[in-house]
Amino acid sequence: MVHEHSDATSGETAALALKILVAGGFGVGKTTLVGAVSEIRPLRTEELLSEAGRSADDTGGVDRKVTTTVAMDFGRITIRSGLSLYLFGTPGQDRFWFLWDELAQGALGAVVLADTRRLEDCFPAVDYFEHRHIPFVVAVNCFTDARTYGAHEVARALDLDRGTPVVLCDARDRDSGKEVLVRLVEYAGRMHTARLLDSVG
Ligand SMILES: Nc1nc2c(ncn2[C@@H]2O[C@H](COP(=O)(O)OP(=O)(O)OP(=O)(O)O)[C@@H](O)[C@H]2O)c(=O)[nH]1
Ligand SMILES: [Mg+2]
Repeated sequence: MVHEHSDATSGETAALALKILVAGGFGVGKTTLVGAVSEIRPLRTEELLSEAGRSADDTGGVDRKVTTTVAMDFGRITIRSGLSLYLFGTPGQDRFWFLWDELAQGALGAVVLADTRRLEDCFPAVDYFEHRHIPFVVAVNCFTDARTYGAHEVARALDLDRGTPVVLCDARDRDSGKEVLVRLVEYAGRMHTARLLDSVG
C-alpha cells in the first residue's frame, strides 16, 4: 500500500505512506514494538489468552503473558518529513496464518522479530517473506534474561540470504524501534530499486 498526496497548487512536498509488516513468533514483542513507536494510539486486537486460545496456545517460554493478538496491530510513524509508515503487526500464533496474505498485500517490507531463546519460532515468518520476495530485516528483541548473540550468529542460525540485515533492538524503546524501521526502509528501497533495474535492463 503506497499513498501519495501532493498539493500542486500550494507546492507542498508530497507525502508518502508505506506499509510495513511486523511479524515473528508468539509473544516476541510485535504488539509492544508497534505500540512503542506509533504516534497515534495503536489499534490493538488483544484477547485474553485463556479465552482466545483455550488449550491451543503454547505459552511455554513466554512469561506472564495474559493476552494475544487475534487479528492485527496497527500504528503509524513519521520517519522523516514527507515519509510515514503504516505498521501492521501480525498475530503470532499458527492458528491465525490465514490472515497473513491479506496483511501482506502491498507491503514494502517486513520486520521479523526474534527472541534468541526461541529462535525457531521466527522460521515460518522468515520463510514466508523469502518465498514471496518481500524484503525483511530480522530484529532481535533483546529480552533482559536472554543470552546476547551477535547479528552474525543470528544470521547464520537462521540461514538468512546474504545481505539480509539483522538488528539488535529493544521492542519497548521508541528510538530502538525506529532504528529498526529506518534500516528496513533503506534495505527495502535498495532491493526494490535493484529489481526495477533488473527488469528494465
Ligand atoms: N523484558 C522484556 N519484555 C518484553 C519485551 N518486549 C515485550 N516484552 C513483554 O513480552 C510480552 C509479549 O509482548 P507482546 O508485544 O504482546 O508480544 P506479541 O509478539 O505481540 O505477542 P502475540 O501477539 O501473542 O504473538 C509482554 O508481556 C511484553 O511486556 C522486551 O523487549 N523485554
Ligand atoms: Mg501481539
